[in-house]
Amino acid sequence: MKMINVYICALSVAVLALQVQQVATAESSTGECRIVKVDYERDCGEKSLDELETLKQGECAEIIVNAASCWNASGLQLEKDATYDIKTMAGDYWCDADTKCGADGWRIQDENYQSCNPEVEVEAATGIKRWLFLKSESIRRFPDADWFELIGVNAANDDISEFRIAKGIDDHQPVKSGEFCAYANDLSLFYWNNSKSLKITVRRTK
Ligand SMILES: [Ca+2]
Repeated sequence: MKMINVYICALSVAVLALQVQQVATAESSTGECRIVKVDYERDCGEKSLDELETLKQGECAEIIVNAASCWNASGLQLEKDATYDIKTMAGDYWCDADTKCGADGWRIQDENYQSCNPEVEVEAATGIKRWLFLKSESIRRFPDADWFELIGVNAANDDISEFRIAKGIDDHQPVKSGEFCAYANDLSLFYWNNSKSLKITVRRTK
């Protein structure tokens, strides 16, 4: 299933190229963390561990996670036996088509939808549309997480583990060493209508 996701997501690359340029000029540094140069087109885990940056205890990295990128390959290694806090920024949002949400995503049961487009009002889906969304939940890349919830990835080649980040997590301890990547939880075929990005920080605490 993961490899199928990789191939399908690759179809979104052309759409993504323009958005990446926009990200590069729209974001600024948090100041205290070193900025990681994310590869928005490469698959997660392709680099060997010795090609990846690491964090010493107390150091942190700032990563821009683009909603339209399938992997947001950070080039940063999460090391086995280390511990990390992963944080998002209050008020940050990204867009699933016109639906606006934060790192904790959105749910079909939500009542107060917000729109990314001031000219388009987003309302809760009803009827067949609601049924389709509910039926599609089981084939999201991370079925148990909400739509557009921030998901973390730890990958070394095809050995991939994924975990929920949402608004942030403390004391994350990787079972194995691998590249850290992240994505907005979505259907593999529907990254083309995603936009905006979230700024996150990864800090090694132990
Ligand atoms: Ca989408």
